[in-house]
Amino acid sequence: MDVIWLENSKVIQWFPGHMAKAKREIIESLNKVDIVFELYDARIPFSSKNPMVDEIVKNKPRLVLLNKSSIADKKTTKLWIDYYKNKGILALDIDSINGYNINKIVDYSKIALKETYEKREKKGIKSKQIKALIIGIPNVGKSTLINKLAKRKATNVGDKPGVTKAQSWIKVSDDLFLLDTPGVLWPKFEDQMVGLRLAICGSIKDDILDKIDISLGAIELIKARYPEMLKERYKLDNLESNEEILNNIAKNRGCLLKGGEPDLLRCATLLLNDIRNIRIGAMSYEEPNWFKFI
Ligand SMILES: Nc1nc2c(ncn2[C@@H]2O[C@H](COP(=O)(O)OP(=O)(O)OP(=O)(O)O)[C@@H](O)[C@H]2O)c(=O)[nH]1
Ligand SMILES: [Mg+2]
Repeated sequence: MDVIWLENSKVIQWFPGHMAKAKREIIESLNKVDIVFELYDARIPFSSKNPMVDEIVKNKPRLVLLNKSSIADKKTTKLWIDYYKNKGILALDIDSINGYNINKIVDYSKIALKETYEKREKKGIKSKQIKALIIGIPNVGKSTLINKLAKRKATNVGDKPGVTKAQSWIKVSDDLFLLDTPGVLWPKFEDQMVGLRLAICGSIKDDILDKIDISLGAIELIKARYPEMLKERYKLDNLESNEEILNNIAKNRGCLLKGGEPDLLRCATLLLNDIRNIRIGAMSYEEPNWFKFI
C-alpha cells in the first residue's frame, strides 16, 4: 500500500522527561514483582508495543493483554491472538470497561508463573501470591484494568494520555497485588506510521499534534480498511483523495467558515473525536502479517 500521508506529514514524537523517569522507575521496581502484565491496545498491538520492553522486562514472566478489545475489529483481534499463540507468547484479549475476559487474568498469570511456583515449592514456600507490574503506553487502560480487577476506584483514570503520574501499589485481594505505572513511550518512532496510529488511538498528547495532519492520516488508514463505514458515517458517495474526503466531511457536517469555506481544523477535531468515541465503528489499524517480526 502506498502511504501518501507520510509524504506530507510532520514528524510525531513525544518522550518528555517524566517518561524517561517513569521508565527508570519501572526497571527499579522489577525485582519487587513476580510477573509483568504488558498491556497493548487491541487496535494496534504492534504500534503499542514499546520496543524497549524486551530489554526492560528481560526474563520476568509476562502476560500480554490486548485491552480495549470491544472497540477493535473482532476478526483482526483473533488474528493477533493466533499470532501470539503460534509464537508461544501467552496472550489474552480483554476489555477493562465491559469486563470481557478479565476473570481469566489470574488463571493465565498462574500459567505464566508455573516455574516460579515450582522454585518456591522447592524452597518450601507455599505462597501463591501474585505481584504484578502493569506496563503500557499512555492511555492504553492500565489504571482502568486495575480498577476493574479491584472492583473499586483504586487509581485515577482519564480519557487523555499522562493521567497516572507516579507508581502505586493496589491490593486486589490477599493473593493479588498490582503496581500501576505511568504510560511510557520511547525516544523515536522509527516508522512514522507507528506515531500516526498512536496519535489516532489517543496515546500522544493532542497539544503537540497537528490535528489536520493526523486526520488526513486517519482517513488514509480507514479508507483502506473500512471504506464502507467511512462512507456511511459521513454520507460520502465516493472516496477520493484524503484532502477531498476531509473537505466533503466538513461540508456534510457543516464545519464551515463564515465565507462558506470548509473549516478543516474543526472538521479534523470532529473526525478524531468520532474515531476515539467509536462513532464510525469498531476498527483495528494493523494486522500481524504486515510485520516481519515482533
Ligand atoms: N472501550 C474501552 N475503553 C477503555 C478500556 N480501558 C480503558 N479505557 C479508556 O481509556 C482511557 C484511558 O484509561 P486509563 O486507565 O486512564 O489509561 P492508562 O493506561 O492508565 O493511562 P496513563 O495513566 O495516562 O498512562 C479512559 O478513557 C478509559 O475509559 C477498555 O478496555 N475499553
Ligand atoms: Mg493510568
